[in-house]
Amino acid sequence: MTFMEEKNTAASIPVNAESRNYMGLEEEYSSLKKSKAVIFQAPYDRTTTYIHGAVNGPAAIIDASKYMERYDDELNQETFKIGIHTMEPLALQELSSEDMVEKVYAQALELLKANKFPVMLGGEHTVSVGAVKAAKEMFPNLSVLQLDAHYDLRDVYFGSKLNHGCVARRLSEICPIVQAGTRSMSKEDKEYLVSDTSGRVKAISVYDILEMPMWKDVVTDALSENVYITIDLDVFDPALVPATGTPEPGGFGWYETLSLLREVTKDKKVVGFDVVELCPIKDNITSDFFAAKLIYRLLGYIFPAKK
Ligand SMILES: [Mn+2]
Repeated sequence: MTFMEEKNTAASIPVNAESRNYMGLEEEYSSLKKSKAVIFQAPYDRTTTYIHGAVNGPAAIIDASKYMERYDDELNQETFKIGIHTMEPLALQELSSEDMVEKVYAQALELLKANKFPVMLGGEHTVSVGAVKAAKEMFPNLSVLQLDAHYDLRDVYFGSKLNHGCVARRLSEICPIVQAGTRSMSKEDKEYLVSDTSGRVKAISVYDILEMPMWKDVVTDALSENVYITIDLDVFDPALVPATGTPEPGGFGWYETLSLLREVTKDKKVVGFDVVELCPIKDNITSDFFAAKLIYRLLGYIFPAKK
């Protein structure tokens, strides 16, 4: 018996390690019909450039999530009672980037039309293009909050417009985007930001943040009424989340990120989110657990228990 199993045996709800559901939730809290939130898995990593393995990200998050406490001690609520359904992973890995985006789009649109709140687990960052396209169709006044170490504003990378290094450029063609936490830039990213007059990309880098005490307000105020949040886990300090394909020194901490997400969810209508680029490290579950808990906390902010 591992430490975590032992710990959870002592808790009120035993760990259901065999379950394929987020948190191992029982039918009562995870049937599609009763669930407000739906987790869908987008395992795909055809275009990653450095460390491969993001295709294993969704399953690692699901596995880690079963060991979380179900009571949220920041929010003093049992968020799982909103119902969290987990779908089978989409079969994406053999597809071209274009076909993958279409499949993700169709899945996200189906959920939004059914009035479900979509939570997508990646996978490399390009999966977000399909989900944002679907969100934009349902919520015209949409903007994207992108938490990321990278600007990802290249028009083409390694011959593809749907490379992970182009994801923000593609998202900005769908709706305005606000980037925060960026700290790794290509010359092409810089040239695009300087020359772009469309106002569709607002970038708030870590260097901006270091000099701007009110940066969370600046980020929030830059967003439109409806917001889709895409979280590339490499936005975090790699000391906290080492398991990403392209770790960058520096980055966000846990509490400041929660405080930003709290502010955004309070002021805006969040219509969906994703957590991408988890590239699991064997025998180190730190990042997997981090991602699982981040998702749970963010769902708690979006669905506060009625007081
Ligand atoms: Mn990134």
